[in-house]
Amino acid sequence: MKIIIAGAGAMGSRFGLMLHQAKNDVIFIDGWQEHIDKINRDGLEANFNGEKVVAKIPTYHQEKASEIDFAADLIIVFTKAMQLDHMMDCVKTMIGEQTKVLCLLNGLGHEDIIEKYVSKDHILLGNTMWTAGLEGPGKAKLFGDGYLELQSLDENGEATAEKVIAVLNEAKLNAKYSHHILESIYRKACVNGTMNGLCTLLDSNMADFGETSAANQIVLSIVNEFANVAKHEKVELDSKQVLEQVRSCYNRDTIGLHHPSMYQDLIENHRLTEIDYINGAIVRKGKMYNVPTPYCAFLTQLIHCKEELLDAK
Ligand code: NAD
Ligand code: AOT
Repeated sequence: MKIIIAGAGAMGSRFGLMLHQAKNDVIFIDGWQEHIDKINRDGLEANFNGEKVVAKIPTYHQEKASEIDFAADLIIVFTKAMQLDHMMDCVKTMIGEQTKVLCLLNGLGHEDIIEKYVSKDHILLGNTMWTAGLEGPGKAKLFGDGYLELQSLDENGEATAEKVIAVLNEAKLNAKYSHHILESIYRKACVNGTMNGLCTLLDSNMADFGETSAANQIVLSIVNEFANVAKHEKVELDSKQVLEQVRSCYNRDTIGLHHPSMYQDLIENHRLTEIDYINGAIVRKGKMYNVPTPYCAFLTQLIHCKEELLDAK
């Protein structure tokens, strides 16, 4: 399959590399010049579960996307949420009749942005539990296992989506079709809406946060705000199940000792965060549906304060 990874950061590198290893024709489109130059010069280098892997994947600057001759069957967008609109604008001329656009970003409401550029029958919306990191330009750190779920936004789109799922599974990405993708997206947003902002502000890993005396009450209050908003979008979140998913992040033997990606972005690298697309999205939706969201509002404001204090870009 001819595949464009639009946004070749940590996650884009993982998906691009695994799809390239499975003999698909993969190209990267990205906006970070140093990263692009390094990959084109030396290949994408990855620490892939402890093994050094180098892959030659052609990489182009997003501002030159309209000049690329590549009839993609699939575009996987993997920008940060606040970069998605501009990336879609850059790649819109590469979307042909046959092209599907798959979005696996964390956060809520990305379909509204993608639908500005392409109709529902081209869009696959999903959610992933894979993880990835970047150690520097052209250098990815890819550990562990994961899976992903996706759904076509077109009610007759399941059969075509299955073709994409087959390609993802040949690359061992563990994909499956979901008939309730919004529910999965909300569940993952609850994990990010608690762990990411709280660990970032408290300067803690997930396990240490989970052992604080107020952790349960704070997490429950935030999850309830997500659940109350979700109801207005016909999504019934099972709070108990969601709390279990959040608490599984406290496990020191699995991911508990890690800092969430928001911590890495803001505290370690002074980069802007996705807070407006996670807790901030709940605040906006809460206003629309008349649902109070004080915890999400406070968390969003505090993260923005921290972004300003650190002069995040
Ligand atoms: P990322 O920050 O690694 O990459 C996103 C974009 O930012 C890419 O275009 C990349 O080139 C650019 N970028 C990265 N570091 C940069 C730097 N130092 N200077 C300039 N540009 C830089 O993002 P990601 O972690 O791949 O996440 C993509 C999406 O997937 C997000 O919505 C994220 O929440 C979600 N997600 C991430 C993970 C994870 O483990 N990383 C897991 C699940 C979902
Ligand atoms: C995560 N972490 O999504 C991934 O740090 O942004 C993040 C993130 C998979 C399972 C649990 C947490």
